[in-house]
Amino acid sequence: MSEKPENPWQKDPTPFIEHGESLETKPELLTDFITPNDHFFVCNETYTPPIDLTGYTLKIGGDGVNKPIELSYEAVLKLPSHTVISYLECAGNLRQRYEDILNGQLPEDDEFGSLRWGIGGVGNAVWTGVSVRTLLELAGLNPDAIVINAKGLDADSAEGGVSRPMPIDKALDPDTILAYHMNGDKLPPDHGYPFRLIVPGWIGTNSVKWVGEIVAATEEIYVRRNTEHYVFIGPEWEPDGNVLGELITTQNIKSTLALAWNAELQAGKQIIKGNGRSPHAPIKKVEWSDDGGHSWQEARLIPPIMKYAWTLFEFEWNPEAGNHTLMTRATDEDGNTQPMEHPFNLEGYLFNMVFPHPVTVKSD
Ligand SMILES: Nc1nc2c(c(=O)[nH]1)N[C@H]1C(S)=C(S)[C@@H](COP(=O)(O)O)O[C@H]1N2
Ligand SMILES: [Mo]
Repeated sequence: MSEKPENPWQKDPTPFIEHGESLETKPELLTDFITPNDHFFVCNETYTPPIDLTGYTLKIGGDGVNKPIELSYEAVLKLPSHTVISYLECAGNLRQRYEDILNGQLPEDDEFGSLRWGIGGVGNAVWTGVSVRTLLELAGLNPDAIVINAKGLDADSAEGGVSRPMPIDKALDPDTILAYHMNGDKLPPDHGYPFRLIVPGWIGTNSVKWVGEIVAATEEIYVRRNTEHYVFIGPEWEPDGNVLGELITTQNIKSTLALAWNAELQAGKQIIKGNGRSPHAPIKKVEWSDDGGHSWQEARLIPPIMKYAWTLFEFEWNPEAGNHTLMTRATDEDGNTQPMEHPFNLEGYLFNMVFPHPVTVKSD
């Protein structure tokens, strides 16, 4: 269906920090509630396949459905649509911040764990598509189905298409969609054209791009992304059957500043912006500190404040010239808050502890 392109992504890389096959958004650009498509980060295992619709059909099959079906692109667009506003974040986002603190403990040559995201492996978008539930019901979902697996058409990945299974409960949540629009536009190639999963609240890897097939099954499905990768591996976690540690499903609560790492600012009063995000519940507050966490003040939250989307915050800061650090700490309506430490895991996933963001302030 596709030939290997020259570049791993198709978009203009100017707004990004390049990491091999993937693109991290420059954090100073993440000031808006909705991240524009051309500023949205890209996490690719291999490269963005140039897919055209000639010969394309979406297949729904497996022993978890009673009447396997194939649908054209147009047929999927005619089904009842469902829209979610959700942030999407790589489980490895902030890995470089984690490594800063661990100081040399994360492997440099791990196939997945070596991608050193700063703070911009995240974005927030409006996604429209069809609830996966609608598709499974059309194919006669078997009540014994326990898992689904969507397969990507990135044929050169190690398994001939990236996939990451998901338990049937999450697949049947109406907010789990097969998306075809991103912020009102046709899904861009780098973000999964023609169809991708969006699994709100779950780590980015479940939001499989370039979906060619959805399989429902009555027995567990094991692939690399639910056995050796996207798993907490380390002294705190026991291997469990095929899984090398504890499977990671949902994201965790975080907050980051819309500032470059080592940003240069002018002395004097100014507004500092950022966002807080939690997969569990709407954000309740974001606090900030410029004295290493001795004292905290509350930032202003900027509506909308809703589950699955990130929440923008801002605060006024009046620094003097010199080197400073800013810390932020988000808390959600369920009482989850960012911890002050993060237990070691080999591939450096889900780093969410409060950390210092360095800035240099110049005098006028
Ligand atoms: N088919 C396919 N789907 C994929 C990936 C991939 O490499 N191939 N990367 C996953 C990972 S690890 C993440 S974090 C998200 C990133 O989505 P984005 O590139 O649209 O930001 O896509 C997921 N879906
Ligand atoms: Mo990712």
